[in-house]
Parts: sequence; C-alpha cells; structure tokens
Amino acid sequence: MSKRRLTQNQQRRIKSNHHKKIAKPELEWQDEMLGEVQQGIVVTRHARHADVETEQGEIYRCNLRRTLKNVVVGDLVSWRQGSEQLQGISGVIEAIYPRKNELSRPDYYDGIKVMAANIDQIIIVSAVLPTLSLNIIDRYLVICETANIPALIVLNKIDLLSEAERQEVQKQLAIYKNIGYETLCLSADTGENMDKLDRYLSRGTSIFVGQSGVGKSSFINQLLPEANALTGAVSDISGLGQHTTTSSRLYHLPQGGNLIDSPGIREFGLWHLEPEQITLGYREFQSVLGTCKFRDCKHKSDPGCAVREAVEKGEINAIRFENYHRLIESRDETKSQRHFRTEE
Ligand SMILES: Nc1nc2c(ncn2[C@@H]2O[C@H](COP(=O)(O)OP(=O)(O)O)[C@@H](O)[C@H]2O)c(=O)[nH]1
Ligand SMILES: [Mg+2]
Ligand SMILES: [Zn+2]
Repeated sequence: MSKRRLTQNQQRRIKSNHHKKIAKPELEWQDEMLGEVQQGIVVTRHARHADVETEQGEIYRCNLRRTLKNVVVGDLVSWRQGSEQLQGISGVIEAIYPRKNELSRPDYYDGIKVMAANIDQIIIVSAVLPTLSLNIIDRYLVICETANIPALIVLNKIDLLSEAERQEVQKQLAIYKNIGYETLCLSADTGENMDKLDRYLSRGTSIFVGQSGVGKSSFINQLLPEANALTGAVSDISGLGQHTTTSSRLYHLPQGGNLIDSPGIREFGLWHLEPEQITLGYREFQSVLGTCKFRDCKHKSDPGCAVREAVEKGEINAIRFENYHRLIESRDETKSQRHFRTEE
C-alpha cells in the first residue's frame, strides 16, 4: 500500500476486514480454464467464497467475480467450473439471477445487509414463556410485508398452558387469522402439532426468526440433527484465536422443503423502517388508508382518520393499532439516538 493517507472509507474497510483473517492471494481463473455457464443455488456463504449446488445435488466451492455485489444464501446464480481445483476452489460465480425477495437486517457498516434471498416463508416463532408478545410478532410481520415474504406465526411451548390459558392464546392468535395470516400452536417439548410444522416446512424454502428463548434451536435440533454436528465442527475460535461467524446455510429437509439457517438470521435486530413502510406493513390498514381526510395523516388524533374510525368500529384490531404507534415511536427514538439498536 502506498504511503498516502488512507481515506476514511479505506480505514473503515480495513477495520471491517480485520477479522476476516489473512487475505489469501486472489485466485484468478483464465477464461480458457472455465467450462460452460451453469445454473446453481448458493447453499453456503463464506467470507470470501460461496458453495453452489447444482441441480444434480453436487456442491462446488466458488470464487465470486469481483464485479458481483453481495451474493447470499438462496441466490440463484450462473457459474462456471474450472478445469481443475485450485486451492480448494472449483469455479467462479459470474452472475446472480434477479431475486424474488430478500431478507435484510441493519448493519453497522453498510446500513443494510442482505442475509438471504428467494425465501418462500418466514416462520415467526413466539412462545408463551417468557411471555407472548404481540408487539414483537407485529414487528416481524412488518419485515415480512416489506420484504414481500409470506409469514407463518408459530406459538411454541403450549405444553405449559392450562385449557383456559390455551383458549386465551387462541383468541390472541385469532387477531392474525382474521387478517389472513396462518398460525400454529405447538410444543417442541411434547411434540404436539410438530407434524403440522413439518407440513408447512415442506413448502419451499423457510427461515425461522424470533427472539431468544422462544425455541428456535429446539426446532432446528429436531429437524436437522446433522446440522448441529456441522455447527459443532465449525469451531468458534479459529486457529488465530479469533471468532469466526458461523456461515448461513441452506439445508434440505428429509421430509422435503429447505431451511435456511444461521444464528445471525434467527435473531437479527428488528431494523428501523421508514414510517410509510411500517404503515404498509399493517396489511389490514390498506383498504382504508387512502380515505383518511388528510394525505399526511398520522393516524393518531388527526380529524377524519379512516384508520382510527375503523378501529372504533371494531374493523381493525385495537391492539394492532396500538402496536403500530409503539413501533413508529420506537423508530423515532432510535433515529434520535443515531445508531441502530439491536434488540437481542
Ligand atoms: N416447556 C417447553 N420448553 C421449551 C419448548 N421448546 C423449547 N423450550 C425450552 O426453551 C428454552 C429456549 O429454547 P431454545 O431452543 O434455546 O430457544 P432459542 O433461543 O429460540 O433458540 C430451552 O430451555 C428449551 O428447552 C417447549 O415446547 N416447551
Ligand atoms: Mg438458539
Ligand atoms: Zn389516518
């Protein structure tokens, strides 16, 4: 590196690259060394490489063309196999197909970081212990709506409930059923309704999200015993005594369907959306939003607010409406603190 002063950007990049260990010399494939263009899906994303699975189920570790921006798990890519393996690398990813959706989280350096792409279903895991938080469910739903990914709301640990308590939580979940979300009560402990979860999981590619302690690891341990073995093999402490982040990975479930998993995806911070996105994230508001008297209606005490009127008429659930304003307010607070709050 030359002696001239580093720009702030460069310093920042060096800082963020610091934990990525020693940079190996970049491996360059000569064009004549590469075979035909093939399609594949990214099943694991490492710091500098990605594992691509072919339609035949073979997995190849690939470099990324330098011009590519962020390649993530779930990406459909075109790639070319090298005539021989070089330093354990079998080929190169040349392009990413357009994504049907992407799941993102706030990132200190980049603002927003995409974690996974082409997801068919986000499974929002909640639990009756410590408490069932509709507010948290609503926050995840806003993320699902914004990313345009279908959601399934799962309520875990129902083995801890009496019959009366079960009826109570059913009432709370009915709020979501009434606005078209699918819900499922189950117990990872007793196995109650776990077969129903299996059926949901067999539909395309799913991701579990939810707060710490709700039972996500318990589900994953049951679904993918071999994934644990793998996680165990990726040691937390590298040979250099530095922490490595466990890579995101796409697993094929034995009963059909795929599961994308990594601790970072399970419990990502609930990022702070634009107020308009939060409003659009409440799907049942949509039918009345356009009829508020004022275009810049805050849906609070504004005269002629159609949303509030719908709440008063019982057409929109009052708890959802309250959570909506809490979400908007917590966003404003976070903005004024000028940093991202992680809620894990
Ligand atoms: N009673 C009960 N406890 C559960 C159930 N599922 C998970 N747990 C417990 O809840 C705690 C947190 O579970 P874990 O899977 O680590 O949650 P995670 O933080 O979301 O990954 C653990 O002590 C589990 O044994 C369940 O269905 N019933
Ligand atoms: Mg866990
Ligand atoms: Zn309004």
